Amino acid sequence: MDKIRIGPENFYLVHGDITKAKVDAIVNAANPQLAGGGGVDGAIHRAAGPDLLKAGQEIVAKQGFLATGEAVITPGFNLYARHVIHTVGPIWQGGRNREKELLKKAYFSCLKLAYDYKIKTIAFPAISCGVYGFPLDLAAPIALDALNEGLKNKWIQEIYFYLYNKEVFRVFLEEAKRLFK
Ligand code: AR6
Repeated sequence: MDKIRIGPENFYLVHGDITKAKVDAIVNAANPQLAGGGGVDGAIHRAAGPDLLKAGQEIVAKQGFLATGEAVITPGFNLYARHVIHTVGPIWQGGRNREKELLKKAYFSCLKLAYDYKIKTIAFPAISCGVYGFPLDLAAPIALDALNEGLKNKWIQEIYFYLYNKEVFRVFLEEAKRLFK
């Protein structure tokens, strides 16, 4: 696992598995049904155990499917992290469907919940950058800007940005060097 502090104080890029993060909350790139799935969602559900699915189903039973860009919180169950914040990123459809705005909104919704729950340390995955197909070079500046703003505004104390895949890690690191130079 590589961990690099870059840009703002208390901001780290990590090449690793988010389910192992020793933080107060980890963010899940979920689907609107909160039904579990592949990618980071599948890994988080496997690591948290079956209670995570039940917690998601209870939320959906109460308030319906989660809209793109919104976020909800559950316990972390078997994870080290006490909470999981689930958000739904936009599916990339060529860029004419407010995808950029919705990706930013997804990061902000998570940061707002973290603030409301007095969460101090949080780990994010690269929302929408897997199955949902968001181009990495467009997602990286949106994600890094949003998280930088969260730190600047003191919504959160410490952010770990987990990039699992080597290529994704490389793109985000390059973009962070460019943005924060
Ligand atoms: N730790 C950190 N990042 C990970 C991990 C991990 N263990 N595993 C994968 N990634 P994706 P999306 C990275 O597809 O694009 C699910 O089925 C991965 O390399 O997980 O938002 C949901 O149920 C990629 O860079 O999420 C939804 O249906 C990033 O996480 C849908 O996929 C996000 O990829 C959401 O798609």
